[in-house]
Amino acid sequence: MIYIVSLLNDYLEENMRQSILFIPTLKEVPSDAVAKSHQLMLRGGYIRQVTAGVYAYLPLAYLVLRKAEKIIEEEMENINVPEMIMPHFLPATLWEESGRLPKYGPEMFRLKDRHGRESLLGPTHEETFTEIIGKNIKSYKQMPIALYQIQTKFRDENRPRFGLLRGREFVMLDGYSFAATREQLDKQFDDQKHAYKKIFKRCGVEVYPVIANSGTMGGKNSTEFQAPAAIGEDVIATNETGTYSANLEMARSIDTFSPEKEELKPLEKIATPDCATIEQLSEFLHVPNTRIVKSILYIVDDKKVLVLIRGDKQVNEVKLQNALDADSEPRVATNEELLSIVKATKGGVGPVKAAYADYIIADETVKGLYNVVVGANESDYQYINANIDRDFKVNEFADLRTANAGEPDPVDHLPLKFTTSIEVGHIFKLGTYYTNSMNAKFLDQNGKTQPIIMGSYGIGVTRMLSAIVEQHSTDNGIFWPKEVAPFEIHIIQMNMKNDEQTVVSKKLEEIFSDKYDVLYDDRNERPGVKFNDADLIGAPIRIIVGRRVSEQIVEVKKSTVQESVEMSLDSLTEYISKELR
Ligand code: 9G3
Repeated sequence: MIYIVSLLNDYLEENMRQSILFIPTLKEVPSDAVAKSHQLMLRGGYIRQVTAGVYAYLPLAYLVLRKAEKIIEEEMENINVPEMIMPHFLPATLWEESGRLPKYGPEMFRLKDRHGRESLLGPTHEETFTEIIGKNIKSYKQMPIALYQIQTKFRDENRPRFGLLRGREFVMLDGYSFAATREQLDKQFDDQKHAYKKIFKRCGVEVYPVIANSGTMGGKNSTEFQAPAAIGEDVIATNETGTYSANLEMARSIDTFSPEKEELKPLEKIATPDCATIEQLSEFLHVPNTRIVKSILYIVDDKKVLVLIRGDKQVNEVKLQNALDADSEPRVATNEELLSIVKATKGGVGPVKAAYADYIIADETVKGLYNVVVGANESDYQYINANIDRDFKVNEFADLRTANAGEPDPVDHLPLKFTTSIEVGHIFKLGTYYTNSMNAKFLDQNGKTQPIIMGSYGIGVTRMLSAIVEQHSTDNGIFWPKEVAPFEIHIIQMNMKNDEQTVVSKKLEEIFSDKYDVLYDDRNERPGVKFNDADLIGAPIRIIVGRRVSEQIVEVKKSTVQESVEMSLDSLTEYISKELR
């Protein structure tokens, strides 16, 4: 009789049995996978590469992706931001209108339609939302408003790598806000920031919201959400109280060196043969590197910019580009350029009589120095006792230096700690770049025509899945946070020929499947195989139905601990509801 009941149950239950799920686990790690999350998602049968940077999401990954998207949808609904979706296939004319087409050359997937019309696959959607939404807003009464999509993006990365961390086709949450005033944008930005923190918390990703570079179109300030992970390509600087966190590109630190006041000494030109580095120069002249001012010639937007910085600091080129408000990234002049422009090698470049320089910008550490060593604009010659204003001019002082670990943060003056991390989100106060260039205007309450004020917000959803695995795994298994785990309860039957174990396994499946996502491993596999696969599937709770089931005892194992505990069947329900709800 019991057997017929369990057959009936089979028929009635639409549960996932592991024997029908497609989970092609691998014993070996493919050699080209170096990131832990990439290895685990390949070994666990979550993803398969179709071509470089392009992946198939097999059932396990798809279940996780759908749960993450559901969390996003719930949190966007909580801040009254409706979901929509834009086409993937876009006319290039939109990007001509915004002026961005030439900027993103090789990274943009371009194609022609049958009539030869220039088209592209969307890498992001500022233009599309400005066109389709922005241009349909005519009055301040229609704002503030924001919309979002969860959509596949296409970017022809030069070096796709680390599995879903840097792909050429990936899922992004991207949202855009439209406002009549800065105050409305500030509120929208804060709402999004708050919602993002909740999304990451529910998805189980530890993130730091950090001060980030906005780039040329990104408006003035932006916040990145950085997930600490060894494989991360970014570095963030944080202090131990959490009152300061910034992408290293933007991080500031207090300069602890304070030069004493000195009498100005006479400028003197010195031969300094074979001093190619600051250290060699410092040794040769018996001066500390804080008395040497490095002069580096940069080519920025086709201009010759001489950058000065104290000998113990390094130039931060993101800060330099922002200080110069330059369109293109600054690049250091080549040796050939130096020989033709300065008629000196790298070590000989300096600010004294540097008529070739279109602009001289100095890091703040140069201000207040006396009697410094600078290149003489002649190979193997330096000036000593050079002084600002008397011997050379500086057009502008700015913070151009890269912060160093241990230096005091600018808020609480606590030592900066560096962490490698993965950028999983980025939110921008865009301003009016797109609405000006694409003419999306509105009538304000005074009847005056104004450009709409925009914000843009994004999460790399498939990248986030990898970040979750990077933060919740060991080399032999994943322990998914419960809200995104592909299954919450994994029932593993030790002996498929043992009817008693079969009856209890199916009973447990039936009991728990209406409240939880249950996976029953009903395969005819050895226990070792089942356990290794279970480690890769990473369900928060594992119930092992084995020999002691005749005494109403099963084993329960949490994915975050090694050992399992024996438990009577009737205490399971309470234990599980405590663990999972
Ligand atoms: C492109 C290509 C690659 C790009 C972009 C455009 C990055 C581009 C920045 C953003 C800004 C925000 C909305 C969601 C949050 C991020 N790579 N960015 O604009 F054409 Cl090929 O995407 N967009």
